Amino acid sequence: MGFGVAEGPDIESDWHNFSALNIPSHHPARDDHDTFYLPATDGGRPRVLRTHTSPVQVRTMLDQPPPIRVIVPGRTFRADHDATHSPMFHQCEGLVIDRDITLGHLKGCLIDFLRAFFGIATLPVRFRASYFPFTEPSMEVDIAWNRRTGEIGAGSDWLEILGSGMVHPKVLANCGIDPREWQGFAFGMGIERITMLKHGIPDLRPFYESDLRWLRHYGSSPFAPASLHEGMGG
Ligand code: 2U9
Repeated sequence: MGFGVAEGPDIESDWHNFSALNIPSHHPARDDHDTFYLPATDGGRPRVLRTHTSPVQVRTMLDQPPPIRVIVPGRTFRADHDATHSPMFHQCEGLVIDRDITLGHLKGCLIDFLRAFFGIATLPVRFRASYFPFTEPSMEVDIAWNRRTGEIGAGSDWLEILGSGMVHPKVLANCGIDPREWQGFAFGMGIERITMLKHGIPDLRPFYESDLRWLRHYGSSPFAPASLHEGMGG
């Protein structure tokens, strides 16, 4: 689809991680992120372990003029630890900015991605209105599954798979882009979560234990041929 890949630092300023994304100081949305604050400050403002990869899109918009098409994979950190939450996990986000980008482009892009990723050409996808501070309107994206068997693509239940929306005009302005001239969409997903759903992996912890038997069972071989939806092997 023509996306470039962007990366950024794990340690971020409070401004790049929150304020630029329309999450002001002392806003309750910050509490949702279970942030790890670091003692070192950035001119009096705290530094944090990034709670999402979104600050990389902020840096991309500040660094280069639109049009922009980037995909942002990377480590993220939240103070949360149980069978389905790790204090370090990975997200993959995306950002598209151009003059005439619409919600229709967002829907087409994510429907194509989900059908390729799960390898199901007719996978039912549902867009449900939601709220994020950095997008307006915002949508959560669900795929069809059977809650009882765990089968994806069949059944009458819906499974939340990612979040998305049109980039909030305030976020564009914060990042030096004129919202009267440019607009675009963004999306985000948890990499371990969508991997667990695709392969039916019940527990998050083995992702970080380096057990060769587990890696060989679910992992990929660098010698395997690459495919559109499974990368190397799979
Ligand atoms: C900029 C503008 C908008 C990225 C987005 C989501 C919705 C989202 C979660 C999915 C599961 C994170 O891992 S998770 O908990 N993400 O729902 N992320 S829109 O929006 C952006 C990002 C950067 C500058």
